Amino acid sequence: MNEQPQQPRRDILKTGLALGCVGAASSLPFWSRLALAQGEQIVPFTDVPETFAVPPVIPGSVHFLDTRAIDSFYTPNDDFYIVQHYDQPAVAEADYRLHITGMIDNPLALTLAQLKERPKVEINAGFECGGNRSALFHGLIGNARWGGVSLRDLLREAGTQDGGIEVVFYGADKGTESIRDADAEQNFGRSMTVSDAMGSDPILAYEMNGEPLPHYHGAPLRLIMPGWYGVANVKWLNQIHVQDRRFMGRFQARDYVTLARRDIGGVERWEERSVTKMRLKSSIVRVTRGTAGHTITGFVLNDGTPLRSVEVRIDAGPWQPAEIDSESTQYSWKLFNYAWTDAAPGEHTIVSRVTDVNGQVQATEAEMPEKRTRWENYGQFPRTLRIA
Ligand SMILES: Nc1nc2c(c(=O)[nH]1)N[C@H]1C(S)=C(S)[C@@H](COP(=O)(O)O)O[C@H]1N2
Ligand SMILES: [Mo]
Repeated sequence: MNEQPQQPRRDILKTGLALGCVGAASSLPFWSRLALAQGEQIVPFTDVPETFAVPPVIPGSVHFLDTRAIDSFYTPNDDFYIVQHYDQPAVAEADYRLHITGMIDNPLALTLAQLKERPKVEINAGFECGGNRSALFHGLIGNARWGGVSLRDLLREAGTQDGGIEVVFYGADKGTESIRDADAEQNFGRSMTVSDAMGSDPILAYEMNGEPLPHYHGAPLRLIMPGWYGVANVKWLNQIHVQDRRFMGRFQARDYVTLARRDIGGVERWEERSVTKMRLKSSIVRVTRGTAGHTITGFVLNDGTPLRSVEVRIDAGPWQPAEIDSESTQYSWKLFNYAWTDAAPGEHTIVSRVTDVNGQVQATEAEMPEKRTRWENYGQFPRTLRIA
């Protein structure tokens, strides 16, 4: 699963559809099977309430994807989920500066044009909100190709000093936060260790799917931490600060904190852990009925660890291997298909699970270590449907 230049998808799509008229579905490239073939229909899930609908993008609010309708490797920019906790600041490009400050040798204040003069890197990264959940059918999710500059290169240019342990990323959006009875206006902020920030993959993105980064997704610049939950990807980024202490801002240390039971040196304790790298997860998103039978489609997200398998189980049957989209790259989402050729009429429960090369298996909710709070929902997600 290497990072490869993408072929123009529109051209391939035409070829794929043309082939669809003559060839068997399974001989077609994976992505061409995502778009519904002629006569192919989505079989409704019975776990989705009839009233469930995905609202259009509305300024200031949250948007999520209708996962039943995922039909492309890259999520279109105008349908990519949107989450923010304060406002959606309009940052004028003309006055924009990215400030790099703190324990560095060369403080920087870069315009967007200066950032764009540096070598451009592109990476596929899919991610979900750490608060993504089954009630939304995991719609706080998307996959895009991001273009920008290497974070590591910029930090090297700035020259991080010995003793700096944490890199903090601030956005232009702000709100009031309280500790007990004291209020203070603060900008959205997130942090990570210097070694995480100096990894080869993180980028400061000014492009999304080949277009300028859209306003709602953090224009003019955002952080992309491949393999991490969405909250790490600070939008409207205007300051990066290196410091010698831990950053304790709300979205790092108080919110987006998972409360889970863990063995701490032989003692079972409840532990607070900040939402950082994505946990191994898969979910079925749709079932279609075509001429060759039914097809189950889903996605996988994780921290970039290579996968061993994705499997699907129908009712109490055996786990059956699914096919993973060969277009997937290390940090993209991985869509999968399973040809359900012998679907019997009636009610069914279907579920997927993913296993990585280290043998880590996606567990059921019931098997998961006790976990409170809404964050990091990565248990198996059974779906129900009725075959006519
Ligand atoms: N500046 C800023 N960046 C932010 C946020 C925010 O509230 N402010 N929300 C974070 C969260 S919680 C998520 S899930 C992702 C969502 O990114 P998207 O809206 O582009 O999908 O942005 C992250 N970056
Ligand atoms: Mo989020």
